[in-house]
Amino acid sequence: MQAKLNKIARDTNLFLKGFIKKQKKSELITPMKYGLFSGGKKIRSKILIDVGSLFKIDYKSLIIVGSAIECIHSYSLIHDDLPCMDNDTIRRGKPSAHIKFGESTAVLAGNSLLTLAFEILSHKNFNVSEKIKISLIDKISRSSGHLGIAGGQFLDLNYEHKKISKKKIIEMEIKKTGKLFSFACAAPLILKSKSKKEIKKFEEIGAEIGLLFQVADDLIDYKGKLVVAGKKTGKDKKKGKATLISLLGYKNTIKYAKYLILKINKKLIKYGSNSKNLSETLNYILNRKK
Ligand code: GRG
Repeated sequence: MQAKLNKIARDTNLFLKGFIKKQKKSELITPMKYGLFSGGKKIRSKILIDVGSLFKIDYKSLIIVGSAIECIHSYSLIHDDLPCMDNDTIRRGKPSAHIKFGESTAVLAGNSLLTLAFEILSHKNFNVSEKIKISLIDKISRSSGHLGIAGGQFLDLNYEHKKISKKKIIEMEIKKTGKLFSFACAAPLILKSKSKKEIKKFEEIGAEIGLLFQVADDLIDYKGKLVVAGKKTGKDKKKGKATLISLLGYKNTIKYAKYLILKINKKLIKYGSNSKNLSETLNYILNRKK
């Protein structure tokens, strides 16, 4: 698994470095690169490639779409660490972007990474039809905005120190984290011009994978160590975050995560042994330590 992730990270970083190199220089390039290349598992790209392999999508196109996803993901991490959000000083074992470059630069580098995602997907060298490009940009925009990552982050902050129901916590985690995974799962079907119904099915699988990922992230915060996780742990309790652990307890949350894996795997049965990679990634997500 780690070798596969390393290869995807290498290929994605190579594409992104080449893409940025072809642009005119600016002062924001250094903090943008810091956000993009200071580590990162590239797990969303791995999910995209696993789903892509179910539909025989060419690897190059997946790396391009994955690069756009990683731009938005890196942007969300930079902004998530800001003092006005989660106020975290360490990310991926290094100083957070605003600690290294200052707050205003971190905000602007984050914004520039968001728009870079759209530049990548609309670029003339991305060899897919205009219709598919628009469809990808439409879907990734909706995943990122007020009904997706940004909206989920709003709820996450708003729910602090409040008693929140299981249903509402799940809805918040699906928006904050699940929506980008939904896009990663839907993108291969968009590239293959599949029906709206089929795309929706994979968006739902993506939302469940994203929820699993967020639950695993909460478990790391609860039990993990800074040196391994690359970020401070034990923060959720201190900040009064509404998580499934705060509601159900540690053991029941692990049970819930295992139930999610079973539920997702059941939906993948019809793809037979082709879905082996995706199932492996699900187990990796739950068992990871960072
Ligand atoms: C991105 C549109 C947009 C808005 C920003 C700040 C914010 C609004 C949203 C925060 C979203 C967020 C950070 C959710 C948590 C998701 C999560 C568990 C991130 C950790 O992802 P990993 O472990 O990170 O994949 P690496 O370091 O491996 O890349």
